[in-house]
Amino acid sequence: MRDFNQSEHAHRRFNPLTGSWVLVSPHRNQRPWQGKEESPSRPLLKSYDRGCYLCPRNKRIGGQINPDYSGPYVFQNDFSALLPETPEGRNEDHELLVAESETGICRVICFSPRHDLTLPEMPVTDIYAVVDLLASQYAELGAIEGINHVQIFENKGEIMGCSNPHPHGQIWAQKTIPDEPAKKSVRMSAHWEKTGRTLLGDYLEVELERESRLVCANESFVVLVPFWAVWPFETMILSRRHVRHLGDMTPSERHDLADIIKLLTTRYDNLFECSFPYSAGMHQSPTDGADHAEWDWHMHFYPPLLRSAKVKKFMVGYEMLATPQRDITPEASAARLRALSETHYAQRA
Ligand code: H2U
Repeated sequence: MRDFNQSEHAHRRFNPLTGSWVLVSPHRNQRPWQGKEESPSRPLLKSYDRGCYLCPRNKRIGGQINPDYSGPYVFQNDFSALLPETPEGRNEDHELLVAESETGICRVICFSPRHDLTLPEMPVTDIYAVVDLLASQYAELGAIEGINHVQIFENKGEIMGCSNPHPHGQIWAQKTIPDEPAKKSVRMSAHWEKTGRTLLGDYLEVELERESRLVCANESFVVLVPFWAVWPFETMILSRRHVRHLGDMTPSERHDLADIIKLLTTRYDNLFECSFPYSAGMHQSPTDGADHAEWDWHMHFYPPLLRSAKVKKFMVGYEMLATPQRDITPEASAARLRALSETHYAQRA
């Protein structure tokens, strides 16, 4: 029997942030593909689209008119999944049938008035304006009585269910702490109590030492493919300094965050020379009034593409019924992302 080698042999990896496992099968990399191919996504867009409900001066579906905005712009989601006025209540007519009312506020953020510019194509100063606005949104929404969690995210690309190519993200603020951050809170608190240090601070230290999963970095942030990544080219942005949320970052750190977002998303677009789809989002400390020294701000990117602009990974079968599984190792993905240019392919020509 040969020795176990994690770049060759099937194994499972533990995610200390959520307590879940991922199955890694590197030997399956040569699997032939005769399944569905997505169409490559780089739509040719105009800088202003008369029919777009997110462009400046245009009418939204509900009839409201967008102002002639010139930087990032936030508005109340016209089809909010959470509403502030929902009556309080809990139905538990059987212990297996529990329903609780939930309240919150949903907003949409247009990253720029330009219909045709995604984050990697925007200048860093304009991304900085987005980061600043997100910081003030987190502070404003988090300060509202009864808002204990603020989720910032972006769905990019049709295959991620994004409804409009105009670059935009969403903010959902609510009373309860949703499942993913709630799992992390438990594990971060346990690590803090045991060691007096933060879980992600300790994790970043190990990854900086090992180097094999690092993608790129600047003075304040590091991008890496997590040891326990599920999606083929999943990454995380971690802060070198302990910050619990965007409000803890200095102006220069927010500038560095804008810079690292541009560097990472440019590499993503360069990987298959397409407008790279993903769901991305920040996890920050809950806004429930506690100090949350155990929390580290961090940002996830979950892109669905696997081996080309046309082949997507499906989370089906075993993933739905058992546990997530991947073929390419996180180390191999990191090496591919690391080797890419930081100049956007559309600008190279
Ligand atoms: P996605 O493309 O990520 O689905 O986000 C678009 C959001 O914009 C979606 O939540 C909202 C939708 O409810 N929206 C408005 O608030 N007003 C509109 O006129 C169209 C879409």
